[in-house]
Amino acid sequence: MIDLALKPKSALIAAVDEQDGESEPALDELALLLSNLGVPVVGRVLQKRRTPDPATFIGKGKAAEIKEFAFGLGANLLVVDDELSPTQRSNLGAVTGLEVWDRAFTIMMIFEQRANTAEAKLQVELAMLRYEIPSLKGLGHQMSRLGGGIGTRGPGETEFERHRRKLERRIKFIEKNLKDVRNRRRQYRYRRSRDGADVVSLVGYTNSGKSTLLRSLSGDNSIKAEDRLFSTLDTVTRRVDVPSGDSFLLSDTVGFIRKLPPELIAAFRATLEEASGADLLLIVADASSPTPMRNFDVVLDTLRDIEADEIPRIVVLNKIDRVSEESVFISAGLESKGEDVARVSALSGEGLPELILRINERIKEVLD
Ligand SMILES: Nc1nc2c(ncn2[C@@H]2O[C@H](COP(=O)(O)OP(=O)(O)O)[C@@H](O)[C@H]2O)c(=O)[nH]1
Ligand SMILES: [Mg+2]
Repeated sequence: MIDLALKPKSALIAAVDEQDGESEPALDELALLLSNLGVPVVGRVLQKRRTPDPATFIGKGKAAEIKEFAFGLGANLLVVDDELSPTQRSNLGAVTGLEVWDRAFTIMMIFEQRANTAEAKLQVELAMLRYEIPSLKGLGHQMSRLGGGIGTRGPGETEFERHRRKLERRIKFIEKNLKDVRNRRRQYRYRRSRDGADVVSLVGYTNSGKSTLLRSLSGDNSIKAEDRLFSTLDTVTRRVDVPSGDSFLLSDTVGFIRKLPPELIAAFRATLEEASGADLLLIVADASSPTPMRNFDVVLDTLRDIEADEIPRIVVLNKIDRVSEESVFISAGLESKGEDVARVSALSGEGLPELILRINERIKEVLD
């Protein structure tokens, strides 16, 4: 993979502005993603057009402008806030002379840096391989065309084919490995439910405060919570005691984000499924985010993807210490959609005793 330490990058970020008011916050988030990789953003480009250009995504004229712009700013990387096809990526690279990433690749790079267990590493590798294969197909095809006339095999093709087959074998190997993990997890969940433990899972947008909440509710201060995106790629479970003497298990896992690459969702299915097996979900939402409702919708979409949208839930509107007044409005908005909302600050502890009681009540309802 690309070694960030060897080649310092500075990025220009670009998006197609569909004029729905979402492009600026989306670019802010992309800049945040890149800063999590230590890549500074030196310029932004918004291209107004209704639909992306199939050949270059932002349009050929705009791509030529970007080349000039990047030269002036000393940027060597172009990051587009969307998913690029292999053709778009290579065309954009050719026109601008820049290295080109898309949003999916950027997110995968962060996952790659954060993965520190064998399982998370395999999951990221699988997502990367699946992401890479289509572009290899494209390249192989181009090379074979360069190689000669109709009916002859290009010199590059066999080499690419061999490489591709190698990657496909590796994919099979990892898939088999992860399938075993998935089965073990399923058996473990089954045992746990047979033993009568109630399981509550934390889900939510990345950086919403899931790990902080687990730390505060369980009292385990060794749990890491950081202002870094995707610092948790594995599942962490702790017991939470209720004053009445009851207790439940609370699980924290990987966070969601807008346009989470499907390759990552597929690869992290075993981890994400931890949520699908829960008795109750806590959807943690950051009340101080510039786009709390939009983020909430992304979380619901992802829950649908992992078939966890029918599980009873409480929306935990977090970080109210930062935005006390606004949080009341956000809470009302969510309640009008039929959500059960609890306003808390995982950091200051405000609202947490009430939340524990509410969780306990809801678990009893669910299990009745
Ligand atoms: N002000 C404030 N910050 C919080 C609160 N909860 C979490 N944070 C901060 O938000 C950042 C992300 O928290 P974390 O628990 O790692 O989020 P996760 O990605 O959802 O697990 C950290 O810097 C936390 O200190 C809160 O209630 N209030
Ligand atoms: Mg976390």
